[in-house]
Amino acid sequence: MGDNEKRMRDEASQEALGAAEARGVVTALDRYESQQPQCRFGKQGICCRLCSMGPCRAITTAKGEKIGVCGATADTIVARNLLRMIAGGAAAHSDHGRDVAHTFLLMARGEAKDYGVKDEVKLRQMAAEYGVETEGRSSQEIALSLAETALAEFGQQEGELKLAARAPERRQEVWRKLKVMPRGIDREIVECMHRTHMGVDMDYRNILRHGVRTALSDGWGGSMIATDLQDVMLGSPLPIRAKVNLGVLSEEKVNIVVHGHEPILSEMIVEASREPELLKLAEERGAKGIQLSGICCTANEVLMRQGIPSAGTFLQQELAIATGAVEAMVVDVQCLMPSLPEAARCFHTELITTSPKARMPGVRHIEFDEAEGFDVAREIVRAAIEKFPERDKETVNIPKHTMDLVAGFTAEYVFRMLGGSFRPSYRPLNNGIIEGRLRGVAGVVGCCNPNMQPVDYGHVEMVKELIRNDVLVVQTGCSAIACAKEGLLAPEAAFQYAGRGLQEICEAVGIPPVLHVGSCVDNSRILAACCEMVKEGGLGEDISELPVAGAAPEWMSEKAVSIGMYVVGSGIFTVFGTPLPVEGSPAVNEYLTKGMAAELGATWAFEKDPIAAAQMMIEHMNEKRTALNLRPMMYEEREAAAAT
Ligand code: SF4
Ligand code: MSK
Repeated sequence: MGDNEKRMRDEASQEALGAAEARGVVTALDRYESQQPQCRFGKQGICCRLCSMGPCRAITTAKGEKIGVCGATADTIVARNLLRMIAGGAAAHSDHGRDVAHTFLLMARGEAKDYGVKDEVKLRQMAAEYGVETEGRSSQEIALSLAETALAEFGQQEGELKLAARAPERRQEVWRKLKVMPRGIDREIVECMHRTHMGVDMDYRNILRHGVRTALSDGWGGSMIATDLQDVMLGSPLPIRAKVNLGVLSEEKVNIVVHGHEPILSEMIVEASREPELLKLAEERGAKGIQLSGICCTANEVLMRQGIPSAGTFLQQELAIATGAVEAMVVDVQCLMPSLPEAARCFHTELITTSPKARMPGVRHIEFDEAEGFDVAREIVRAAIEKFPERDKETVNIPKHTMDLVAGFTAEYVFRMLGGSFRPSYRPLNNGIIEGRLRGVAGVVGCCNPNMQPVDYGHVEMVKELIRNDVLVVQTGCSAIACAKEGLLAPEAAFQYAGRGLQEICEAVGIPPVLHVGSCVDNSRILAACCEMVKEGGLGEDISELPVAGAAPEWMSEKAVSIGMYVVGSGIFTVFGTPLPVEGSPAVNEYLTKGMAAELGATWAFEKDPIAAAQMMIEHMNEKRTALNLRPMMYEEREAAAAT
């Protein structure tokens, strides 16, 4: 295995990397190495190719400035590039939200017969927030009005996004004062593209403030709509036990791996994989059943609602294929490696694209159609089954590693669990913080990146350091999967890794010290939880007063940048592992890491060492605790007293 131990942290991936090498599968880690050294100008964000007078590089040196042909400075170029990243990330999340809202509309019209309203309570709550009349109306009628109102927010030109009203009044005032309250979702994204066209916005602060506005339209708009309508239509998650890592693939069953981000089709694939007729067909083809698993956030979606195991993170997608045991990898949108067809060609694996927005040359395409959701899913499952006889059993190499976890935590149902079923409220969570059992809450989210090796190290070490210091951790995306592989999302982790105060709370309520709250769009659940904490009282009037922090130790995608910006914009201090590509502009860097505090009550920070980053978050929580006049941490105080 040799060097693979230095490349990826978990043993399953180390073994699979070995198997991939043996079968000639080139992975992202190999290609990352072949890209070294990577472009310094790109890394610093100072390369501009917005018009054909360029490409230009703007460099700030001690001797002066090298500026673009048009006269653009490094500050302008760096800020424009960052804004375009935010636009890309916000567009991805929000287009996901739009598609969910569209399916919701078809469902309400009776044109998507396989979907229905599964969470009536949440439907009515959302209807109230959107000002939709519920009195005397059927859930179908309410759903129709809600779908139309939510869809209208994408093209809304003025006013404020409805769900932004969930934020504490103080936060809304901050946004209005700074003129960053999002007006409409598409509008903010389009404006990013306009402002960054050659010769438009040149003031880096003005550019980045629009970045905040656009990102807020993602977090409090597109992503929040996606999460909430998915919950209504597919059911709100509840705590559920499951397994994670490549070992969830089966040697004896047909393996279908769903990958990407959207759960609308994959929920149907779950149902189809349980259909007796298809199970019989699998048996006829020599398999002992159908094993469904997932990669990335489609995995998180079906894990949260159905307990379907996760085969792994973003950087395990090629490794899953390299086991030689995958009959079909079914992809929808986002975080799909363009290398997948090449990897699949080494085996019998059928790669199947399903979205008209995300096709791959030479790859089988079975297009998803909301009106025929279940039938499309059946066709996909059947295609996978038919591949089983082609599996070369001699060369199958599934690493035998899995880990147990509990997933399915949401802002509405599960933090309230802390209050028990008789008095469900956030009071016990707030009290835990006020009394000094819990230091605070951290959201640790985001991707895996070959530029942070061994991969997963950043997530795991950061989270261990946080829970050791009595910080309750909530997670989404690949970060959640990375920590689940380490066993941190199992209730037993509290006894092994958590500080005493956190341990007591976990024990009393029966929760792990690290809570899986879902996929990338479900970071909106973390915002919702922060709002509930403020509403519950005793921890200040605004999110920026809470002892909370955010982090993405191994981020890679534009979506992560949008998430980071809306988390900071919501008042939460946020640490990224590798820096944003802004180091070419000391002014932009300074604004993000210091200047934003005066405007938004929060800043960015960049720290590659996950333990140092966790300490920054802990320090931040301590400062917030002091500002709120909270008690010292209970056990630290007792230990200090005992020592004197
Ligand atoms: Fe160069 Fe200015 Fe054109 Fe950018 S917009 S490529 S800096 S000339
Ligand atoms: S899947 S965006 S690699 S978290 Fe949401 Fe993972 Fe990052 Fe994709």
